Amino acid sequence: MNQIVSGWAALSVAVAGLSALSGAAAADPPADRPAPTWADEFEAPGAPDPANWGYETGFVRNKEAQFYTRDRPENAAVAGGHLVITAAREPWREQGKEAAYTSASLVTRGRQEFRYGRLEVRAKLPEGRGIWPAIWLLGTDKSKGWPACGEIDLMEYVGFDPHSLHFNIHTPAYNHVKKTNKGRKVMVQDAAHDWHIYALEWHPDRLEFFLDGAGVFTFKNEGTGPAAWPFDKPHYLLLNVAVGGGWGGAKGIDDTIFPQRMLVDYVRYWEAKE
Ligand SMILES: [Ca+2]
Repeated sequence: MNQIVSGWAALSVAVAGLSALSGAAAADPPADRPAPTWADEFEAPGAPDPANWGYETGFVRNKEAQFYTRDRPENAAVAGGHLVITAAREPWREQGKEAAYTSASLVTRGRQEFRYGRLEVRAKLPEGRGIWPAIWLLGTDKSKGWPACGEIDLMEYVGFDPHSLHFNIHTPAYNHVKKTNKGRKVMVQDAAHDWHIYALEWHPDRLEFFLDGAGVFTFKNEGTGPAAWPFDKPHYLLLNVAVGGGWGGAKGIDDTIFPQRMLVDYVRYWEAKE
């Protein structure tokens, strides 16, 4: 399916139409669907599986306000069949640094790489002004820095703009610093209230983004080389909930919203040898 959806009304119809199917199908893929190449269903309560997930720690990027902690259930745990990433308002002091918020950023770096195929994440987002959850990929080769490594934003959400979901890519030719980034903002009334399925179909000649089965954005390989298309290299997955920062904090942080949680039901990946 690769339907073009434009505007709130069209998407609401598309999503409503699919939700009747996805309620049961989300957790149970059709029998004729092959088993994923790699998946984490988050079924075992406790710490996230260290075979699948590592952590970014400290202040990492974008002048965000949260301190990312490691191996701390208050910020990252598996419970009720979900990965739960919690952003909390609490004083934190570590590595000689101080923060007013803690959260977690889980990464598959060094554990699982992605290149070509289908990646699917079912998640329920946190909400409120100042929150900035993301489901995204970065190229594993950081030797030339960002954005040469490539960035694929399967989902970004900023709490001050509560009815929008953002799908973007960043490359040396197309990135937000140069204001040339390519992407799509989709209006969804229930963006943070309901479960949604975010999927990426990754081919050598295009990236296709899907929201609850509806195509929302396609980025094509222009064939001009790595400045426009660094997406022939492996990437790793990041799941994080940021607080504040250049975008998430553009309208300040509402301290009454905490704690806020992103729930991830599963991550499934069907690798394609293309
Ligand atoms: Ca699950």
